[in-house]
Formats: sequence, C-alpha cells, structure tokens
Amino acid sequence: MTTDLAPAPVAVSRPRLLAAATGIVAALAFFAAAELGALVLGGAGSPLVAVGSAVIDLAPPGAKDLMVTLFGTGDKVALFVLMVVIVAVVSAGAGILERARPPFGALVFAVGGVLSLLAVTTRSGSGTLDGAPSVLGVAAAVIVLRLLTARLRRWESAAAVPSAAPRPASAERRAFLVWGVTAAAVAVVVGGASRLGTAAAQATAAARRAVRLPAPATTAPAVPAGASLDVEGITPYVTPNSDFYRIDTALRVPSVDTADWKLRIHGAVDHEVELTWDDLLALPLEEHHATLSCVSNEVGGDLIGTALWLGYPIRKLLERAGPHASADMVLSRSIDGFTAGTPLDVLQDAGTAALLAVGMNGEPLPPEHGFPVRMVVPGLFGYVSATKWVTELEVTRFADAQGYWTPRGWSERGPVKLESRIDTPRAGATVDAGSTVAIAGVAWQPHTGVKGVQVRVGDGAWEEATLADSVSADTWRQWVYRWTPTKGSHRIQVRAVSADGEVQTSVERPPAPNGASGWHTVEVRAA
Ligand SMILES: Nc1nc2c(c(=O)[nH]1)N[C@H]1C(S)=C(S)[C@@H](COP(=O)(O)O)O[C@H]1N2
Ligand SMILES: [Mo]
Repeated sequence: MTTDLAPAPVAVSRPRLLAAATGIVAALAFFAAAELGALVLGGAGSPLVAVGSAVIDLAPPGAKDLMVTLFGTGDKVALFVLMVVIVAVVSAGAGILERARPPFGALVFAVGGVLSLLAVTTRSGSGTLDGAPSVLGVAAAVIVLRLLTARLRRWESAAAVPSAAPRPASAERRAFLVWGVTAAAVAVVVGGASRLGTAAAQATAAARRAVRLPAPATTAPAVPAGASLDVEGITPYVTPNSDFYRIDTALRVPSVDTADWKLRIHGAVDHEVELTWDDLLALPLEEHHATLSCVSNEVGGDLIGTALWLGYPIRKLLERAGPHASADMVLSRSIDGFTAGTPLDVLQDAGTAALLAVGMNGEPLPPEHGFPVRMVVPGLFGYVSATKWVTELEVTRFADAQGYWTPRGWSERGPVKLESRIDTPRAGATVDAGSTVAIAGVAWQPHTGVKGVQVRVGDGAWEEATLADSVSADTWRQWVYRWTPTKGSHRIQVRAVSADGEVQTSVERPPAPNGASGWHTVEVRAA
C-alpha cells in the first residue's frame, strides 16, 4: 500500500544492461591501470600491445589472409577494432554475471588478466616487471566491478522494497550513475594519456636507434693506459652510460624526436640563429672527455661521472648570433621548461670545451641524459650549465634573468669545487692488518685539473698518493695510496691539490647553496 505522498520508487528498468555497462567500465579501469603501470615502468608490459601481437602470432594463416582480403591494408585497424569488440562483449557479460552470480564476473576478469600476463611475459625480451601492468589492471578492474555492482544492487533493492532501504531509490540511482560515469571518465583520461605517453617514448627510442652519429672532425686524445689504475673497487675513468648518475626535474623523460628538434639562439644578439638536427650533425663535431657533477653531491657522494662527449662548440654558434656587449649570461631552456644560467664569457672562451652535445661515450645521448641534444660545460655544476633536451639559448644578463634553481636557494653561479673521494676501502670495511691495502679513489676540479692527492691515516702526516696519468684538466683523476695497517680502527682522509696549487679545503659545507666541501673521511677496521 503506497500513499500518494511517498515518492514513486525509481525502478531499475534495464538492470542487465546496467550490469553490462558496469562490466565495460571495469574493462576501462583495467586498461587505465595497466597503461599507467606500463608508462611508469618505462613502456614495457602494455597489455594492449602484447595481446594484439599475441593474437596476430596465434591467428591461423587463413585468418590473417581473410583479414587482409576483407580489410586490405587496414588489417591492423580491423584487428584492433575486433579486439575491442570482443573485450567489450566479454566484459559486458562479466558485468551481467557479477550481478547475477558473484564473484564469477570478477573471475572472468582474473582469467583475462592471466591471458594478458601470458601474452606479455612470453614476448621475446620481456623483463621481470613486465607482468606488473596486467596485475595492476586486474586489481583495478575487480575493484571497480565489485564497487559498481554493489551500487547497482543497492539501487535495485531500494526500488524493490522502499520501506526497507536506508535511502530512496532516486538517491541510490544517482550514486550509481555518478560512480559509474566518474570511473569511466577517469579511466579513459588516465588510460589514454598513459598510452600516448608510452607511444611518444617509444617513438623517441626508435628515432634514437635510427641516429648515425658522424665521425668527429676533432677526436679526443686517446685515454692512455696509465689513466686507469689497477685497483679493485676504484671508479673507472670513463663512466658507462648505464652507470651515469641522473638528475633532473622531469617526472617523465621528455620525448623529443630528432625530426622535430630545433635550437633557437635569440635575445640580446645581432642575428637570431636557428639550427635543426641535420644542421647540427653537418657541422664539424668535436669529441671531449669531461667530468660532470651535481651541486647536490655530498662529500664522498656519487652524483658525478665522466664521459666522452661529442658535440659542437657553443662558442661558435654564439659567434654566428653575435651577442650584444651588454649581455653576460646565456639562459638555456629545455623542452620541459628547465632553465640554466651560464656565464656568457665561459661559453665564449676558446679554451673551454663547452659543447652542444649529441653523443655520449660513442652513442647518441641516452633519453634520460638529454636525447637528442644537451649542453656540457667543463668546470660548472650541471644545474647552471648542462641543460638536457635543450631547445633554446637566450642571450641575456644575470641582472635580467635567472636559471631554474637560483630562486630556489642555489647560487646564481656554480663553478665546481676542488674535491676528492675515497672509493676503496669503503666506510666500515674490515681490512687485513699487516697486509698492503690500496686506498684509492678519484679527485677532480674540472677545467683546472688536479696535480696532487694526499692521504692521512688517523692524526698522522699527509702522505702523497700516486696519481694516474692525467687525460685532460676537464676530467677527474684516479689516485692510490698503499698502506699497511696495524690492528684496530683507523680514520682515513683525503684531500686534493689543484693544478693551480690550491689545497682542498677542510671547511665542511652542505651542498646548498653552491656545492659541498670538506675532506672525505672513512673509518675502517684492520683485523
Ligand atoms: N632539462 C633539464 N636539464 C638538466 C636538469 C634538469 O632538471 N632538466 N638538471 C641539471 C642538473 S642539476 C644536473 S646535475 C645535470 C645532470 O645530468 P645527467 O642527468 O645527465 O647526469 O643535468 C642538468 N640538466
Ligand atoms: Mo645537479
């Protein structure tokens, strides 16, 4: 018996259709979580790609021919549409099943996830984490499916027995629709954006593979054998690209295609200069070894590396542009908005190999180290000089412009400080008392060079370490000091002497605002 005053219950006219829609929203959630996971994990493991490839591989030859006959060269698009239709139909069915016989709908998604996992992990060259996106996808799909199905049931029961329901059916309907539409919208946006991001990164990887770097017009002097000491645990003279430290503000490595890359030199110049990738590669390129370090490097830290850079001197590009006499800074800008303010006179100095670099240790720059083009300026910390993914050089004045880190509490100028580091023995290590122990590491003051390294054990005298051959003033130098410890604990310290005769300061400073200082100190035990 209903009275005239009670609101008419909002009947669920098409519950199966709504359950089917719920299944499709869950499938979208699978797509979104999996694609986001694939993006974060570096593009591998996208179920969309893997399942598509698996279907192509598994399809009998006749089926492939039929696709080509039916759809011509659009067979990939046809395959994709077919996959979407199949996934949609199965997901809709799973939605209906979950409403009628939980948790069998969720189980359908779990089975789909296992198939996706198989498709991903059986692809050649798949890595250990490539299955993660599929697992994330299933988790998201099941959560969304169960949540929306629960909402649908509450609406249905509120409509069926209004007196027993805590909320009127109209409110339950609204809640179901709001949740469903929101989940679908979020999934489409997140999934679509992630897919685009992954596709862009993969396009960049393909562009990078296609690059053939020209031979340098000016080669770097060969690294003499004497530049590398035969000591276990010492940092190699050249840092392999895969071990090179990475520091930047980019949440995601920017994707820049060589075909689209351009450098614009503008600001206080007589002529604006524009340079394409082909223009740059056609110039006589130079090779230089240089040590790059981060202002955030602590004493003894590892935010430093040495590479063989291939590039074109920035000085020569600036000559073309003709900076105005009033200018004293070049604000370089990355495609992602990062900026660095570099003193103009350093970039103009004929004795400084400030490069617009395209190569790192014989390869095109790795994407995370600035592909296709970055700056490298020996003697300056990265934050004021080493702009990756660089696209712009604005000639300006320190009085008029600031690099990214300057308003954030770091110095306007960032020359690298004279420093040295003990690589071996490691802090806390136990060494053999009475035997010869190699205390060894690297020392640097890029652009000035290092002429001496001294080691002190406990409160003993500073002893001269043996230096490896110097390759260039722009790079670090290995050193070793052989020591025969007595039993007990020992404190080891190191300090460098620059080619100018400066002795590395003992004054301890933190990285901010212009680089850490102090002597690297390690405690070891001899037993
Ligand atoms: N586009 C861009 N370039 C950048 C940065 C950045 O955040 N964005 N960081 C700089 C800093 S602080 C350093 S120390 C070096 C590090 O270069 P690497 O990652 O190749 O070692 O890049 C510099 N170039
Ligand atoms: Mo840095």
